Amino acid sequence: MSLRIEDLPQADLFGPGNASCRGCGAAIAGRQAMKALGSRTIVTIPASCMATLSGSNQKTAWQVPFYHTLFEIAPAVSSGIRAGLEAQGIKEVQVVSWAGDAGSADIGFQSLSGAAERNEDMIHVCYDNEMYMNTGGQMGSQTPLYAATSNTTLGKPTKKKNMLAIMEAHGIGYVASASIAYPLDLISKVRKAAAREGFSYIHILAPCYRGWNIPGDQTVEFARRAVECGLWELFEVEDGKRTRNYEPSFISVADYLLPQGRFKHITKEQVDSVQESVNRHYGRGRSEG
Ligand SMILES: Cc1ncc(C[n+]2csc(CCOP(=O)(O)OP(=O)(O)O)c2C)c(N)n1
Repeated sequence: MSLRIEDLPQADLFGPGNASCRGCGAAIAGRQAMKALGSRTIVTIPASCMATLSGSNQKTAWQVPFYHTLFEIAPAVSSGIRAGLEAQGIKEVQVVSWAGDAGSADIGFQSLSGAAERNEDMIHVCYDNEMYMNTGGQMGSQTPLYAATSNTTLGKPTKKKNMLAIMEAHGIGYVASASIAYPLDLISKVRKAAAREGFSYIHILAPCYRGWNIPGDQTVEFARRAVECGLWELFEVEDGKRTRNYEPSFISVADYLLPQGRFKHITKEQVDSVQESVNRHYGRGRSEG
């Protein structure tokens, strides 16, 4: 039976009192994921907004042990924690590295790839705001084509790197995409990852209102539009079997892109080319969407 909102625990193991901006997608993702992970969880977080907004020492927003790591090494630190737990015979603890898109796909990629290749018993969550937000909104490999950032002010000329495909190519047991606008899907996926042994990778679209230049109360709405227009597909790959978890309604990509300040310079031809790439991906005709 599929998960229902009333089945979720009331307690928030991440959240109250954190120092995030309003509508912060990363914080919403953290709150949702902790509904699945529960109290026997250890979280490692590299340099990022999430590390900063979590607080420190006695004042952390995590109600579980959390460890702030160097930027490049959260999955390596998680691997070490898992080894330490094993050495002490401690079982049934979830070990989670929780990193931004730069901490996962760019500067943190080597330790992520290494931990996946070793099939460490852990979950890596990438919360993706498509920019390096903690340092002022620079571009990275997860920034989409044409998006303006603080160092691609006229729009990024290259495409978003397909991290889900890269992680799938590691041959790990579980890879999934999620969006903060679909909490039950997100929580089910984290639960599934937690129930498995070995390495799982979950990539969550988690908009940032500052970087995306949208109203602060619209982050969930844009996380929804990204899915509904088909640019962010919700799927999972479990032991090599790929399942699409949601059929989008195919709103036009213009409805997703044009209201965002980071795309304010985008041309009609560019919007059309993005629409065509979505149509191709879903095998839809040229006139659709
Ligand atoms: C080796 C290293 N390089 C650069 C930095 C500076 N730095 C800290 S956080 C950050 C950006 C993090 O971006 P992301 O992982 O996407 O998370 P976000 O800030 O967007 O939440 C950078 C470049 C650092 N701390 N260490």
